[in-house]
Amino acid sequence: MRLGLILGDQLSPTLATLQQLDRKKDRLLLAEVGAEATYVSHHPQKIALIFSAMRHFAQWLEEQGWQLTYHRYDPDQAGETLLQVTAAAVERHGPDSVVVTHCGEYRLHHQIISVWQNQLGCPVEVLADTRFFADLEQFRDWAQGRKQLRMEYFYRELRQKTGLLMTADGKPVGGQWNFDRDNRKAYQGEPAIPALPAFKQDDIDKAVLALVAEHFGHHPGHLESFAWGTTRRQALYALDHFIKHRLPHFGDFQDAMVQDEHQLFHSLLSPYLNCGLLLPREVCERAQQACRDDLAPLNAVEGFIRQILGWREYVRGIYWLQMPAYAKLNELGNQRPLPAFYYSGETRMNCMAQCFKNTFDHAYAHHIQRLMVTGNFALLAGIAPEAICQWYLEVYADAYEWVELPNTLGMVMHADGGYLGSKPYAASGNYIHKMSDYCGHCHYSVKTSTEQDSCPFNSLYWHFLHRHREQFSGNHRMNMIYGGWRRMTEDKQHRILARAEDCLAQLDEL
Ligand code: FAD
Ligand code: DLZ
Ligand code: SF4
Repeated sequence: MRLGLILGDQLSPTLATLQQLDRKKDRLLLAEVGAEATYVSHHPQKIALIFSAMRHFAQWLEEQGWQLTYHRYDPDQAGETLLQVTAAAVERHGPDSVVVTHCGEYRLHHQIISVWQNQLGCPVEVLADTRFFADLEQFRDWAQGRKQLRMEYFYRELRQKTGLLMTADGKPVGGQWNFDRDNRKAYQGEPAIPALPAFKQDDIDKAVLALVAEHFGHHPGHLESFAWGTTRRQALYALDHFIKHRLPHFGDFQDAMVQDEHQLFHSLLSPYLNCGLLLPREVCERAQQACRDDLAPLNAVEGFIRQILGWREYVRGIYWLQMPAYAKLNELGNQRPLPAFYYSGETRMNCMAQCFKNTFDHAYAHHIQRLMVTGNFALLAGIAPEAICQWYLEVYADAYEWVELPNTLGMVMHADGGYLGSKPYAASGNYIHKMSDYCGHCHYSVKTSTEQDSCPFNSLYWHFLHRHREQFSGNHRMNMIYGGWRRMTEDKQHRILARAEDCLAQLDEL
């Protein structure tokens, strides 16, 4: 008899563990444990989503005829680990081996492969995670010998491998790989933003929400507005709803930000994809079908598929190729602590306050809010990568280190020296003003840089470029930007840097 451990982000009917084991002979184990719920202070909505989805998935597995041990969170054993619960199950059932699909985070994977076998006293078999388009070897082969990696080229390779959005003779549908030039519009109020699907909470959801409120209510974020689906059926409904109502405008407004609106035309599918309730292939195939059926334009569908087939696979490849050294990189030498408003949400910078509100209310912010507002600020202000990486891992329902870390440390903080992306996504308030209506509701003026009420992003942007001029002025993609700085009078440069120094000296007051 083998014991299959299924982790909280492995809730997929096609999981390798389930394919490998035999429901007539083998046994499964799912365990809610304090150690996984607290290794960082996850948003309570993330814990509730995972615990409830685990309980529903266990129920489904039993209906399918699996023998199963389900270990519920025990508040009297708040520090309990997966190893301890697995050891108790091994003791009780005496399996010949423990089987687990390759887990998503280096932290746990390393423990499993280094100490579990000894501690459990039986072999531990780790299966490849087959839910991704590319296996880790494919990425390793592709990356080998390249000094700098570029998502676009890996994406094209995967388009060819999967046939997604490809013609029969091997060309990209529509004659182009990428339609980003048609995307990135600001939102002017039309079309109306569709409401998200609402899910009725069952007894399992209610019990989990009460448990999480009692034991994890002090973690950053609000639980009351929990609105995630917790079963595969609900996740599939969320997918249908997105394809029908929001995908057609996904491309146009992918980078837009709007006061008091969090979802716009985004899918909000990442929490389901990352815990296994949805599979990337089925999501991309549904989007492709919508394009074939003329329900969504190619620019929207290509843009959407690129996020999953391109970015999601690319960052996973980088993570497993570079860990554990990657997590320690800090090429810009940033040391500043995270300002308190990243947890309180209280700041006069309206764009930041809006993104924090979405984050705490919904355990969600869309990509541009993460990248160009809260991330951009951390980059400009020189926040220590470790502190900002921990924040992103804590506050989003979709956060797992394999996807969070490359996005934060690489894409946002440029702490890997440009391995993941060729130039930092630094931007002044002007970008935020162009892509949102936030500045019209702000205490600060986005039009100025040097006054007491000037947008902090404006002066911090130049301060960032100035203090890292040695690293970046040789980067041909940044020539124009440095040209703009050089054309300013010395007096103007001086006043901008002085305003930035003021901001940096009192970050918590901004
Ligand atoms: P949509 O905009 O609808 O995009 C569709 C899907 O594409 C997403 O569901 C997601 O699976 C995938 N995707 C989009 N962009 C990326 C990306 N850059 N990397 C990987 N997948 C992507 N995504 C996570 O899933 N988990 C994280 O912990 C996470 N942390 C991030 C931290 C920072 C600092 C930044 C800048 C981005 C992070 N992202 C993360 C990527 C992206 O912001 C989210 O995937 C996206 O906002 C999820 O919302 P959505 O489902 O509505 O996405
Ligand atoms: C994120 C999470 C949480 C909050 N709780 C659990 C849990 O109690 N049991 C479990 O098996 N998994 C949980 N997870 C997901 C794990 O942290 C995740 O499987 C690893 O980080 C590997 O990706
Ligand atoms: Fe943000 Fe600056 Fe605009 Fe205020 S003025 S919303 S701080 S970009």
